[in-house]
Amino acid sequence: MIIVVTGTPGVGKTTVSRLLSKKLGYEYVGVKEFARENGIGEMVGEELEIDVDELAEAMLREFHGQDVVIDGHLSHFVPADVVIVLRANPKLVAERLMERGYSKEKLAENVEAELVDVILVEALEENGNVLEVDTTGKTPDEVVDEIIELIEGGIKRRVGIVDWSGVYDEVLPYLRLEG
Ligand code: DAT
Repeated sequence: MIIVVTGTPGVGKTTVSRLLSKKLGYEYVGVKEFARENGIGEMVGEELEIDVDELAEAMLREFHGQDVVIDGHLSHFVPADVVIVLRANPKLVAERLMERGYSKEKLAENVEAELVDVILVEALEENGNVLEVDTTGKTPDEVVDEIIELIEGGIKRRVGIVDWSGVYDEVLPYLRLEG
């Protein structure tokens, strides 16, 4: 089974994906590393820009019929059996990305994306089997157990479980408000 774990940078994809792959006995694959190793994408400034169609094709060729957990904020473009969209309070996302030294612009872009469900909407456009999981206030272990329970329970779709409108005021300082 191909499980992809997507979400805004900072929500906990890598932590959860590694643990999930370990608990299930699946292979762990990071999108960025895979792209780099397979010559997919090109450097634009300091960032690797990945063509999602090329990524999807290459990943499917490599992993079709295998048991893998694919980690990355573009992973929902890969045809998968299950798409996990991790969510986290945008304030947590802001704190984590600040710690990572993100620029003000990148921080604002990602906090805003989490606030208004950008990845969830993209994932739903690509795949019907979307399971949304809130990581806020949970340990990675708890998140992974929740994911396994959903998958083993045969749940195909669970979305609309978070609403960040209540924290808008708190994250306002991180957002770009000019033009
Ligand atoms: P991403 O891959 O989405 O950028 P990460 O896994 O690299 O995220 O970083 C997430 C950080 O948050 C990491 O320091 C672990 C921490 N964390 C705390 N609670 C968590 C949880 N329930 N799930 C995932 N990560 C959590």
